[in-house]
Amino acid sequence: SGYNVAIVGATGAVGSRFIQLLEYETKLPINSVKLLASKRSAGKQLKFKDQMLTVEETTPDSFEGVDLALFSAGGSVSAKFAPEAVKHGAVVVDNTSHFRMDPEVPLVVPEVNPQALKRHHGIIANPNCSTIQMVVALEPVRQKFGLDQVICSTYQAVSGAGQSAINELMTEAQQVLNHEPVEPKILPVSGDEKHYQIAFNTLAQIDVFEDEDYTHEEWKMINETRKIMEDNDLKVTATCVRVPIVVSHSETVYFTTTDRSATPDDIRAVLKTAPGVVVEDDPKHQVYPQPINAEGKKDTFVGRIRRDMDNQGSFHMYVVSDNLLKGAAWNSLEIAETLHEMNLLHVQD
Ligand code: A2P
Ligand code: 11C
Repeated sequence: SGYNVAIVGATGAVGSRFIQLLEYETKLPINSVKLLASKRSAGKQLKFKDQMLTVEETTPDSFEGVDLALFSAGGSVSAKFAPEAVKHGAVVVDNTSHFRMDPEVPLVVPEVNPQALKRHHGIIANPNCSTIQMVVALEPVRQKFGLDQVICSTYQAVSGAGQSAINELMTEAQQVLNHEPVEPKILPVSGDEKHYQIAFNTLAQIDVFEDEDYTHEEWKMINETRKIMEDNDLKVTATCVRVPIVVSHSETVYFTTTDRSATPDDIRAVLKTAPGVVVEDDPKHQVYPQPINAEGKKDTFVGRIRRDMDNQGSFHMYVVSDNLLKGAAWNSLEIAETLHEMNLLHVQD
């Protein structure tokens, strides 16, 4: 007994984390695991526990007998194959942005809005990585003191843009050290007109530019946060920046609570008992979160909690998490585990 699980995008940066987590780090009862990708990778062998599994090309028939399909192969692949998977009776947890703002599709961070899972029709969307870690840190504060406004600045790892962006950073870094010319081809956005060096640089563009000169990544943080928190009036904005780091996104988060009497110690106390949060905040001993320490961990690390010196009830904090785990594969698997616990891991009408 147990679930038959398919990973769509198994050869990618998030796909590799799905494989790791499904091997030994999930409470979900698993019967079988199927690795799916594009035609390019069909036939490739990947290790799962003590066996080698063969990667298969994704086709509509791939989902025959699958109970749970974990998608992380880009929006167009989800658009095409997620409905096919549901037709075959699978529940889809989708890591892409394709279905996120569909009112019929729950957008879920299990620590924040598990109740939204009750309304699923087969597809559940996993939010954007930078949104997830921000709401994990903000929701406990919101529950206790209310939330009026959020202003976030991000420092995002290249792995958010996939394995090819990781390779680009590594190649460029080596080229710079060798005093060779760099030839950026992917970042900031593979589909955009211009490409810039990321090694030893920062790029204030994640995804394409849209309305009001905000990038798509910035709009995602705004719209997804409102949907997850079920508060369309929440004042929330972001500036998203790519930094030359492989794994873990960092964020400075400025927020204003409704209850203006809260102190930094109150915020710290709330976060210390919050699910999925680890407080690393001891300035006297130079303790604060760091991306290299967060890599490989499932938690969201919070530090530098302090009051704003001008606005009573406003605070600053620093939030760091592994973008491929809590930001993607781990949050998706937690969604599946929560569905299982709620007896909802099956397609409903
Ligand atoms: P492939 O290795 O065959 O290209 P990343 O996010 O690291 O860039 O990874 C993207 C993932 O999505 C890879 O596993 C890639 O497989 C997969 N993928 C890309 N295009 C398709 C497609 N048309 N059908 C299925 N999987 C795809
Ligand atoms: C990045 N946050 O770091 C993006 C990647 O909507 O799932 C995640 C894209 C998404 O580039």
